[in-house]
Amino acid sequence: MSQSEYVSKAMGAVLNCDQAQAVEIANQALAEGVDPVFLLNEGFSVGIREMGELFGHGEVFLPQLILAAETMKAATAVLDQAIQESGQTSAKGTMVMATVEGDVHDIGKGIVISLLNTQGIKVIDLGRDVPTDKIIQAALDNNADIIGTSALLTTTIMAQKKLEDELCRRNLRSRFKTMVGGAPCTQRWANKIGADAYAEDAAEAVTKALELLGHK
Ligand code: B1M
Repeated sequence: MSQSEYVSKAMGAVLNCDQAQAVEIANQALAEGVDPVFLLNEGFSVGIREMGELFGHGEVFLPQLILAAETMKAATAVLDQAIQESGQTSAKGTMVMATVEGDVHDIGKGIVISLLNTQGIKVIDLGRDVPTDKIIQAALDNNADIIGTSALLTTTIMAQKKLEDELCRRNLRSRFKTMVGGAPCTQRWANKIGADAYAEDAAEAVTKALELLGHK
């Protein structure tokens, strides 16, 4: 099968909420040497975003969105293993990463973490729906260099501002670098709230994290 056929089958598996097919496509693609990051970005991720569009227009409903997300997660688990096996491990820095409070979207965060790990950045994943206090405490406990937050809802991105404000209030702002991401975030938003970096996708998150750590 060609690379573009894998891409369209990956999209189709997510849109059809077909978990078994998604896992099979991921495994087959890996066996044929398809780049797992490429397949995630161009295939599975496009499929889940397309599902989001359909959901936004009322053409599919929440149960289908949940099934599509589970399909995406099953494929991501297979591809993540391959991504980790291909990566290096020497530690360049530590990052604490969380999906902000009130937000359960963690697929994109998972992809970002997967790529950061391959570049020698140790990531402490705090999970999703994580309160600001817990994020700050984890950053202190783990002596983190960077705090990364993911937010997918136009309401929950406010928690990224809360983090900045709280770091300032506790005189900790200069102790950590901060990075924000997630669909509603922009460079403008990062500038507005005073975050050190914004990344649009996982590849850019790696570039920005390495820059923040002083490894260009
Ligand atoms: Co929800 N959801 N969802 N959802 N969901 C969106 C975000 C939405 C845009 C869909 C829509 O209506 N079109 C909409 C938000 C609208 C808005 O805020 N204005 C929405 C809604 C409304 C909701 C609910 C409120 C629905 C409901 O209950 N009625 C509810 C909210 C729950 C909550 O969080 N409190 C909800 C629930 C869910 C599911 C549970 C079903 C599921 C999430 C499952 C999971 O993640 N475990 C889900 C999904 C799957 C989506 C969409 C379809 C896909 C998100 C995704 O995984 N994208 C989404 C539509 C969309 O995004 N277009 C949608 C693929 C992923 C690879 O991309 O997450 O953007 P992304 O991550 C990218 C970049 O953003 C970046 O790199 C990643 C990899 O390239 N990035 C970072 C992300 N984090 C980063 C951090 C960084 C750097 C880069 O540094 C720290």
